[in-house]
Amino acid sequence: MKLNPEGKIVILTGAGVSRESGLNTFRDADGIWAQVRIEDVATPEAFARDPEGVQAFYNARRQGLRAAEIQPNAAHLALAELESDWPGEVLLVTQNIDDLHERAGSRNLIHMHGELFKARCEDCGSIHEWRGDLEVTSPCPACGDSGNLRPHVVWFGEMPFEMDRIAAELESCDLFLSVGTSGSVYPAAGFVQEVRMAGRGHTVELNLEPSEGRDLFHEHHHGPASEVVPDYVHSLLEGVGRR
Ligand code: BV8
Repeated sequence: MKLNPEGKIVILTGAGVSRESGLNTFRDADGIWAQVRIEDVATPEAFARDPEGVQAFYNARRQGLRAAEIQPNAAHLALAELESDWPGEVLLVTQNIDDLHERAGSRNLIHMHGELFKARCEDCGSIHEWRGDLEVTSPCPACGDSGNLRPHVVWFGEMPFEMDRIAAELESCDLFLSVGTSGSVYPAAGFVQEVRMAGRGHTVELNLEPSEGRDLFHEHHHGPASEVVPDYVHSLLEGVGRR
């Protein structure tokens, strides 16, 4: 596909991009929501009702993400290569709370659902790097209060981060890539529709299998992210003589 070299690219990623790095997705048969219920661990109500249980859920995921064998895969690396070698702007919006895009080298990055390695104090609003276990009794490094530190992630019923900036980028992009997401959680699942309504961007789905929003995309490449993402990125860069 020929794209103007100055074209703006917006990428949305979901759990599928990290699957081959060894992190579970949410809705696959072995996914996270097959083991625990959203209502028990990923809502503000769950945290108010059972803070220890919710902290334990995220502590286990934080421990898993720290494991040495969890590394960026070829899809993360290809998206970072696209950002560094594409002449125009490349914005990566991820639904994922892992740090694999950063570790692969992506910099122009929005974690719309927050970050597993960060904690937020509900008392003073401060946000802190947090790679260890977070307990109900953990004191806030800024204000010292205990009992109000939570994972800095967006739960169901909470507003994702940087939505105004994302909306402006979707409206003005020339290419929208959706990578490794089932298209089942809003507002992220509605991004392709926002691009289509703006009438400008070419929309491409790169996913293991057709997503719920499949029919909204102009173009589809189905297969493992570690294969279809590098292939697509390299075709883009070859098209502008950067490869
Ligand atoms: C909000 C962080 C409003 C925490 C997450 C109807 C319409 C619109 C909205 C709603 C609605 N009904 C309910 C809602 C609200 C709700 C929602 O969408 N619910 C769904 C279930 C219907 N949305 C919200 O609550 C959002 N907030 O609407 O706020 C508001 C307004 C004003 C003021 C205040 C509030 C907040 C949603 C964010 C929730 N947090 N995560 C954590 O991680 O623990 S969501 C969670 O699921 C993930 O972050 C991810 O974003 C999301 C989607 O999952 P995916 O990433 O797509 O993963 P999934 O497993 O589903 O799919 C994986 C895909 O990869 C599959 O397609 C698979 O085939 C593919 N794959 C697998 N292996 C590979 C692969 N692809 C390539 N290669 C492979 N190897």
